[in-house]
Amino acid sequence: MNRVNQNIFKTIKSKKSLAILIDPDKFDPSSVENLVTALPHQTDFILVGGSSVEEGETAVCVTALKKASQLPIILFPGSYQQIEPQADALFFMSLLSGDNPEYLIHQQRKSIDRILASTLEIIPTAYILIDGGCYTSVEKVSQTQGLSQDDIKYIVDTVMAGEFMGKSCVYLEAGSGADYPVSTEIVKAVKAVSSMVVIVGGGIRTIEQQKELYDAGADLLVVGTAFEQQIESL
Ligand code: 1GP
Repeated sequence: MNRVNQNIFKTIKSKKSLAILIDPDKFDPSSVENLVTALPHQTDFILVGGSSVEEGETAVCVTALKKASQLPIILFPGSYQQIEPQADALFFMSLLSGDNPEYLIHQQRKSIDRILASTLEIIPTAYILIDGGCYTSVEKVSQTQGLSQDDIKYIVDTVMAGEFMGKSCVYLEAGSGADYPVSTEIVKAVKAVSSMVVIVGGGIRTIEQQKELYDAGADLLVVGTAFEQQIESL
């Protein structure tokens, strides 16, 4: 069975989309109905994942979300233990901005048994960490640094290395809770040469930022912290 880039990838590719990121580590199943009700009306996907998630937390989170919402769930795992068969798809990521073999290939190899035991759609994704003005959990966990936003050529060359390795998406990541998102200049520069689907996340807090990033060429935007803060304030 070919499970790479099926329906969910085709939907992402077909229009500008918004995903809300839910971290299983911070998820409370008893308030899932409130969470789903609070999702922005234009939400297309729910992403589930985090940097420090304990075994079993992803299953609890996906089970509750599946009961409460019809939206497709895409896994955005920080480790192979977060691969949960009840989800719909998986961003199968390699952290190409750093040189830690654990996140370039080892976690990916460890994930294969779980993936083969599921029917998850696989979306091959180049994951590029870019400096968002503060030290983020992904830097801590991966022990790699974000690329400087000033070195656009280095970023674009890294993105294109991912494309020529066969990835179909690039995730330009400023890190959860970043002070500022990946710049529109970077998104434009990537879009000018890459034919991959461009995902942008980290530090996106306002509708204006979303509009600017879409206008620059982003296909899918990911919002986590701003949604968590909105839920907390309710
Ligand atoms: C993190 O890109 C996502 O991996 C979302 O970031 O939490 O800053 O929205 P925020």
